[in-house]
Amino acid sequence: MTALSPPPPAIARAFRLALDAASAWAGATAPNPPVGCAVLAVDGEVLAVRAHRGAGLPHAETAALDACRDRWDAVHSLVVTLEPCNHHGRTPPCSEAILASTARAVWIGARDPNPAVAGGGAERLSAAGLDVAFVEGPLAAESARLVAPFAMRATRGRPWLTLKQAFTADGSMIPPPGQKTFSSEASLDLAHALRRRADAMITGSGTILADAPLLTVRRTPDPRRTPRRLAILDRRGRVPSAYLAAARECGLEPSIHLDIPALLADLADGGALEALVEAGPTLSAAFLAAGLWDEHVTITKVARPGDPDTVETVLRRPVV
Ligand code: AOF
Ligand code: ZN
Repeated sequence: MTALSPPPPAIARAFRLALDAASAWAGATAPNPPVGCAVLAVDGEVLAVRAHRGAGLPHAETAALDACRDRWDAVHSLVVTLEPCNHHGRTPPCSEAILASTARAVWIGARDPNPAVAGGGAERLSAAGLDVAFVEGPLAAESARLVAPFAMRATRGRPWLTLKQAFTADGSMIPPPGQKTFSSEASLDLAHALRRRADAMITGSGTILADAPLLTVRRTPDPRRTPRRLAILDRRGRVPSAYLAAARECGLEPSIHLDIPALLADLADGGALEALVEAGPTLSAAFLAAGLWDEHVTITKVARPGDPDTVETVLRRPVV
């Protein structure tokens, strides 16, 4: 980077803002990935932070630059969680928007796994004389995690699978009689945040017959503009039509499937980037045994009443 650049702590702070902005829209952007961008002045002042809010809407870089129109000459650097695009898709290339600004430097969190984009944006910008750097370490890992569901769908033809399981202190997934859940308020908040960032919910007929869960996002703001899919594995046609009607009433789009591969292919075809498996012990075990999971979140009640649940998140393989 040139001597005249925002200082490294300012870049790290801007990355935090860009990552948080992108995360706030995860679950709303499919089939596009969530992306965040911050624009900085040369002294590190943050001029604007924006996220991509959905397919067909402006990309993060274009939106962030647009928000700087009244400080146009102060624009010096961009921090963006995903490599800027260099192609005409539903929107014009971000590389052109950056080149039309006074920006001199671009820090990038992750390469774009889209073959139509990969490498093109970074190369175009550096060929035009801008300083372009890919960050490393935790910021790169967080950026890669944001785009991992998009990459999973593009390369494997299935959504990223987050498998959530809640256990009682004695290792059971079944709530005590008369209770629908046994998790703490904080764990329920987490469960709804996991739903919010997913494009689809996956469950089994057994779970629906046992306690007809709503599987909607309720405890956190949900910016999604289209119905979230609810894919149900139901080999024997046991799910009552009244449940499906109630799910539709709640803004979900339910579908019935006979096997897991067909279910996953159908979700990916429909544009789903990430799916949350919220199922009972048998179906959860089937996903785990088949290696069909990318992130495993376990919430375990501890024996001492009042103590916080233990939450563990395991990634199946590193994202960078
Ligand atoms: C960016 N910034 O904020 C996003 C990017 O059809 P389009 O024009 O929306 O292009 C979609 C592709 O652009 C998408 O597949 C992905 O490769 C990239 N997404 N790129 O520079 C953004 N959302
Ligand atoms: Zn773009």
